[in-house]
Amino acid sequence: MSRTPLAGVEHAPARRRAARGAAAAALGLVALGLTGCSTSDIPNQLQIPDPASEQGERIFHLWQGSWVAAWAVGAVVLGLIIWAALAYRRRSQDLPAQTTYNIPIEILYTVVPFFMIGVMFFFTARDESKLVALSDSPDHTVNVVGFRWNWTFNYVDENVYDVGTPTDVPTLYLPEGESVRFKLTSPDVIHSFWVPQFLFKMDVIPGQTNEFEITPTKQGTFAGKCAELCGVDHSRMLFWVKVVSPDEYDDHVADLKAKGQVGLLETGRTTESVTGEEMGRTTIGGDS
Ligand SMILES: [Cu+2]
Repeated sequence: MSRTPLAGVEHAPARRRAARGAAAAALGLVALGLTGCSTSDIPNQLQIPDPASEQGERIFHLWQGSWVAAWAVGAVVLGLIIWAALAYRRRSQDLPAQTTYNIPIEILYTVVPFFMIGVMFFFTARDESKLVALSDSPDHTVNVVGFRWNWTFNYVDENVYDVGTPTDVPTLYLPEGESVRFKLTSPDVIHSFWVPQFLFKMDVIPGQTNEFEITPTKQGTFAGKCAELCGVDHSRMLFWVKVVSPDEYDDHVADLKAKGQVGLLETGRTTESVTGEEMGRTTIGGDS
């Protein structure tokens, strides 16, 4: 049977068209399922780690709000598309009424996106200003030195330090419920201090001290890493963060003192020759 595709669509029985629509919808649902979204994480977490700090809670709510707004906008847009496709589907061979310059609609679709951006900007700016605000007297100050290729943690008030290498991953101790000011410095290149469960990261820039404050709210051990591609051993700039009770924190400070790690280190430990040997490979470049 030879017929044009257009004629075929036009004369297809409504029932067959409905069946085709249902099949397409089912296929869409299967495709969505195959993307691997686990429903247990949605809608509570939305693929963001459980916040372990006061500031993280704020970021978490911003994240949730952004998703709600995105889904709401998506639903309206999808609804309008489906409505337009159904309400204005082809019913005859006649050309539909041709209209141009619908001024109210053009004003609407200029104003509405501006409004949406304004809302996003408002909440982002509001939260950001609170997240980077510094208090007058934080409970603790930690100078974090990002260096090639690990981290030094200087507990400024306690006058003790800890330093790691890629093969000897250091642990930063923090007391639960007490505010900590981080002062980020680097003797070499730009790194980024990132503890995913704090939902926050900040660049560590040579010649500039970046600061932020965190109040940890959950005891536990959290992974930390460098989030700025800083060179050959970037991926090995790992550390742990242990949020403990204030008493355990004091014990750790005493331990560091007992080990003789007193004072503050402005740089890190030279690690390139050591790690190159330990990793059984030739170290590339390096000037430290
Ligand atoms: Cu780095």
